[in-house]
Amino acid sequence: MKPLIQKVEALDEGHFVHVEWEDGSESCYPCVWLRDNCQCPHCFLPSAGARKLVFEDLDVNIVVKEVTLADREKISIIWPDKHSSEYEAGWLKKRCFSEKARAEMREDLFLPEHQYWGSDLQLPKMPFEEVIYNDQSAYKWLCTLKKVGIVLLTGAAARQGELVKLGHRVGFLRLTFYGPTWQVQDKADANNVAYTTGKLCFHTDYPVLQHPPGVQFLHCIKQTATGGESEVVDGFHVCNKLKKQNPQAYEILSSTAVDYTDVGIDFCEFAMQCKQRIIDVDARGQAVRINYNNATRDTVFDIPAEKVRPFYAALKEFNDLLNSTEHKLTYKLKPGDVVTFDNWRVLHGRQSYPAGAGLTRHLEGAYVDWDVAMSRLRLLRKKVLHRD
Ligand code: OGA
Ligand code: NM2
Ligand code: ZN
Ligand code: ZN
Repeated sequence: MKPLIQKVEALDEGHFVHVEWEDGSESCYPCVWLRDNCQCPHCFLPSAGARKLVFEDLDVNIVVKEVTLADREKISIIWPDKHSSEYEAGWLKKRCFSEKARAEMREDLFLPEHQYWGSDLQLPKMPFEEVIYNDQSAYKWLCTLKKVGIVLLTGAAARQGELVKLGHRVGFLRLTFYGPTWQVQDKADANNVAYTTGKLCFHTDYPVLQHPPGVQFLHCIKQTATGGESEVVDGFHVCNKLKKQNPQAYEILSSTAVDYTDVGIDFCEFAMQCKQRIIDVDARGQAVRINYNNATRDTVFDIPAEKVRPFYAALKEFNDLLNSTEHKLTYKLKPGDVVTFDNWRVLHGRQSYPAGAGLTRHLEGAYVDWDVAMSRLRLLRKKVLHRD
């Protein structure tokens, strides 16, 4: 179903090109954008899909000299310096500047839609093997991971190495100071509270990194008979609740820079420091990333003394909402389970478990960046849906 053009004309003294489509809809393209995006071999490198034209050579006040409908499938423009450009109808239609067309493109490229959830969530589940070997399943996995924020993969082998396979499936794992993958188990002289038998209150991993890992995998290899239950909560959903319930607390958590620290040795020696707002928001005040780990929140707190108690009060309110029975979901991982979740959105925790003589509980963990996961999602969508 190719779009066809009915009529084309220059408007506003040549500053815009106006297109009427055969279905009656209209689009309006600014000329500076058209010139900037000339697809000729002088201006564009098809093998890289990238612009060759340098910004120095772009006149931001450019107007068209002549615009014509070559056939109903493309338009031609001649510029004042005699340079000429052609634009295909389908290419133009996709790049229409209307609010509706831009929203569709945004949806296509970024899948920004969230499905919020509370304690009533039916954990999305898929067989691990299917995700590894079937493109349709892998696509569905990543779509659900983006939309819901959590997917449980079942039936992996109960031994180390499964996450490396899952990493290859996506592209590559994110290396951190804790190694390419890391072993969550009770360790002597633990360099992280996760490596003890203690309770972990709701947190996102690694807010001490400027760009915290977007996606986390936790693979259960061995589970303790008592304790060690997992907890998850939809951080974005809780942020919306907090904003309604106590806008001032939300404002404090989305504006205060909190110091995080992590110093030690693992993959190599490290001395990490970072400032993060616990709730990162976009221009409209919508939460886009939670950066909260109570364990690595620094004793150093670089804010004026009088702002300290209001901050703690705000954090207490957020923490209480995270823990409300309405919001949190409790489950227990079984050997072979791999929980995959959005580490920017879903906060996770675990119950304490008894320290044993031997090894009583063992998870392997790994991270993937959202850039890498979304790249794989787009490639799989193209393959599965046979789209361009
Ligand atoms: C972690 C973590 C959860 C668990 O290692 O950061 O959250 O169940 N572990 O042990
Ligand atoms: N581990 C599990 O922020 C953190 O320290 C999260 C990271 C040790 C890799 C824990
Ligand atoms: Zn050109
Ligand atoms: Zn964690």
